[in-house]
Amino acid sequence: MQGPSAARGRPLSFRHGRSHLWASDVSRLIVASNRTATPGADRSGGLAVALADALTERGGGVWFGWSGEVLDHGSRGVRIFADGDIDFVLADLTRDEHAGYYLGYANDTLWPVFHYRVDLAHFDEAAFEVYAAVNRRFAGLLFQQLRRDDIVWIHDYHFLLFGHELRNNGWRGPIGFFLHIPFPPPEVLAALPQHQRLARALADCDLIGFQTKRDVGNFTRYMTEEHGAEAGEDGHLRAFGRKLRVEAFPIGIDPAEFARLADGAEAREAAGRLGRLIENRALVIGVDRMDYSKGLPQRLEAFGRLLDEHEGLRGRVSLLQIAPPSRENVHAYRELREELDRLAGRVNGDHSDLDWVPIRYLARGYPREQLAGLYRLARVGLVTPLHDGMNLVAKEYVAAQQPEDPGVLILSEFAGAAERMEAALLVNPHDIGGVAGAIRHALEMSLEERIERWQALDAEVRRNDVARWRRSFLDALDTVRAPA
Ligand code: GDG
Repeated sequence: MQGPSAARGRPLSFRHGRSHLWASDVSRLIVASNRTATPGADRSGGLAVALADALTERGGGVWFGWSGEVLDHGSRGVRIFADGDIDFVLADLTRDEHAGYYLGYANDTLWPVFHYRVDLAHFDEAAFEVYAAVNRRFAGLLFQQLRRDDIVWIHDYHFLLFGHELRNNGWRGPIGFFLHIPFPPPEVLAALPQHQRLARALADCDLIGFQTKRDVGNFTRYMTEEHGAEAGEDGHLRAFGRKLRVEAFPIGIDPAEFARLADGAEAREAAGRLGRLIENRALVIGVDRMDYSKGLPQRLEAFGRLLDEHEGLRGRVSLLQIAPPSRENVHAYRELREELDRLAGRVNGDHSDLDWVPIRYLARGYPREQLAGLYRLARVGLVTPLHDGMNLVAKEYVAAQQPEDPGVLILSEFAGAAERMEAALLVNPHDIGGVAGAIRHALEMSLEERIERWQALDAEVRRNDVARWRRSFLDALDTVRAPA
């Protein structure tokens, strides 16, 4: 989950400290995620809207998370912003906590291991202790806000110990946990020195949601093989003396909203600006946070290979790669940036002409409205992560297409999205020749086949949209019983 954008909009009421402990018996939803939406800001699309809607649909609730502030000498309380029927409860991090919990254990250990990149992970016991301490401190802060009948929904790899720490505070109500990133096979997870502590802590949740059946399978195998858990037929696991429900809830987008954006003035303006430059050449688009899980070097290489091997395509196709940098403090991201600069330079140096540049590689972000227009302009959506929990870009690309003349989605078989989007051209992102071949296939595909594939993809994107994701998770959470 990504952080919020700058705050705009209406004034908020604001208060410090504790509030309404056990004050009412109204059941509220409590969301805990590392970052929250920005209180008071106009929320545009994505997960921020989905979770805010979930809170509102249940008559309001609390959204707890890190404020985004890093303090040299922290005040250790929370700030509460009431925004309509949502109370945002925000806590700061100290500089040491930010280094150990966020940059360290979450992003430099868990993120690579859960994306099958043990080689990139740093195993630092001190960072784990800070991660554990932040989960403990944050859970203590949230616990002070809880009422007896609340239900708690915890998000993602930053908060693997959060549910356990709520239990340590005495919380007996339902806890759901959703993992946005992949859950790796037991052989990979076992490399993590603290995997047993993390597993034991997760077992304190009542419902654990994953993006795909593959993740559910990996988790179930891990719990049974490593911890002697028993898997029931009904999707339940008995582990560490508790009964957990484990299930796949594939996350989605709001396809109608994205289609609307693609029709809007800002989208058309962006598409028009780029369209004038590329004229009648085909456009291939990639949009990814600059992250080593997204397979960006392999993608640029594949596009280079396509041009190396097919002279006839030179001057006829361009790749637009939008890659806003993320988490630049971490060493691996700096290296990735340098590698991408070098690869794009190589392909452009070899193949550019006076009136044509093969790769437009833009290391910056663009507004969603403009992205929607660029997706629609592109004949091919190239989504080739090496591993991805789901990948929402694949779904956005589909939602932005015109039904009578849709583009072709090329999708990594290692994106969670591939489990239900088989009508895409599925590729192995490590197979450079295979990806180059898929781009060529996409460029040559008949209108009839494009429409047929797109209709199947669009139906899936609509069926498993973001509203269904949150409702099905919360319905499942409503059915799990709190521990005695
Ligand atoms: C994690 C998991 C899972 C990208 N560039 C710009 C921009 N974006 C937006 C996209 C999309 C979002 O960021 C990226 O979502 P993804 O799902 O593709 O990937 P992660 O950020 O890694 O998300 C992932 C997700 O959580 C949800 O559970 O699917 O697997 O890794 O919406 O459009 N948005 C704007 N400008 C950009 O330049 N405005």
